[in-house]
Amino acid sequence: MAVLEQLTSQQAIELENKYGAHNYHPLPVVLSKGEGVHVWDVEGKKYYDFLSAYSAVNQGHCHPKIVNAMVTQAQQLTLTSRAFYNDMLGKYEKYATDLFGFDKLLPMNTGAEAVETALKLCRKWAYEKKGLSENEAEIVVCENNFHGRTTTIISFSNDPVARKNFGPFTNGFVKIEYDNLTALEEVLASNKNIAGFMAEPIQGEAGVYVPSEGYLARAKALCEKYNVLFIADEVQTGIARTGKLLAVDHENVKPDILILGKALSGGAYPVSAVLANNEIMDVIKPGNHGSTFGGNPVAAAVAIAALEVVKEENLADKAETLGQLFRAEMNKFIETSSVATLVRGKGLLNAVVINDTEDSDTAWNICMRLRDNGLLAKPTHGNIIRFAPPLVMTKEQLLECVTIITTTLKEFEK
Ligand code: IF1
Repeated sequence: MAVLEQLTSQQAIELENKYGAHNYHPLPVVLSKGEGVHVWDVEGKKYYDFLSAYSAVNQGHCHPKIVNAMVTQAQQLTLTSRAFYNDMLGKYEKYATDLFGFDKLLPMNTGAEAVETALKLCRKWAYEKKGLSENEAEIVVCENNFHGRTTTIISFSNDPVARKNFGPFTNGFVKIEYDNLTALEEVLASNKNIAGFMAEPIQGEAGVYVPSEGYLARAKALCEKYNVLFIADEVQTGIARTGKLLAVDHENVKPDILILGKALSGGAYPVSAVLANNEIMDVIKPGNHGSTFGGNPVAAAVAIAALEVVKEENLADKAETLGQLFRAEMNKFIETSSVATLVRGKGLLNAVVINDTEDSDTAWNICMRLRDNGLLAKPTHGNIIRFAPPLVMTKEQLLECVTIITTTLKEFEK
């Protein structure tokens, strides 16, 4: 078979099965094209994308402005490493720090790398500014967190599937219950070695778990009281997904360290970043940290374009309005449904809870039928289906999608 021959879906799946590591269990659909809120499989069937590559494609698939920025820059200069300056990185750093309101940005590529960067930055700050003794710093994290896949990050995960047989792990993390301010204050008051508190403003992998109103603001206030850095992992919730530019904006919270990824590039290219003010970021000196690809000129050009699209197309407002409509319509359906019990979320990051046990395959079967009916979504934790379309959707399209979802769910009514 010639490498560039057009494959059928079955052939493509067989190739991945045979030659690719089995670190995923994808829904059986093979995509070959995307535009806006739609993707197409290799047989030409069109779908609404309700995953958006886990919220990386907020600006829609193959956004022309982002693709154009990428192609134009790729024809000019792709990579210099940070051994030399390039003429795009500074422009991007200025644009992004102005937009998010921080003094400085540290560019990386993937979300996990940015989380690692934030942890290193927090520890170094704790030793050099807060005055903790070397190797004593601890960082508070939340139960059921998801921050990525590196060895250090899975050290503080409590998902057995993500951790089993990958030890030994990294020390220096304390886990508390999410959405529990008493637990946070207890650990901050009793442990003098706490350097930071890292949390997702909404827990994605946990099933789109939205904390109580005021949780983030009060957690930030507690961090200030105990001179501890508040680290917001907005890799998934950031860049307009939840109805504001950042999810912390719902509570007017300014994190000490902000972690971004995914939609920072609109899904065109791996781009992540850590933002902080000078008194924190200045502890990083030449040689302390870096990456061959971090801050490359293609990433910089793509990120500027991706952020401009968010502003020009009012994607935060769209996410807010469409999200309210989605939850209202789903709630109407749920009133009389025996198969769906709950819809929750913020903006266009939502989940529907299916009335079955976590180990049942009902949610998976529903996602298979949604696929047949022209809409792609993925279950999380067995019985929860995440619904996160690109934010460039129209109201008419969203209502059409609600019809697809409710019609499909009706097939599963008991
Ligand atoms: C996978 C979940 C989403 C993230 C937060 C850092 C990262 C992620 C808050 C790391 C990544 C992904 C990765 C993806 C599944 C996925 C996910 F279900 F696991 F939780 F989006 F909801 N912080 N999230 O959500 O970013 O290194 O992947 O660029 O396949 O593991 P990354």
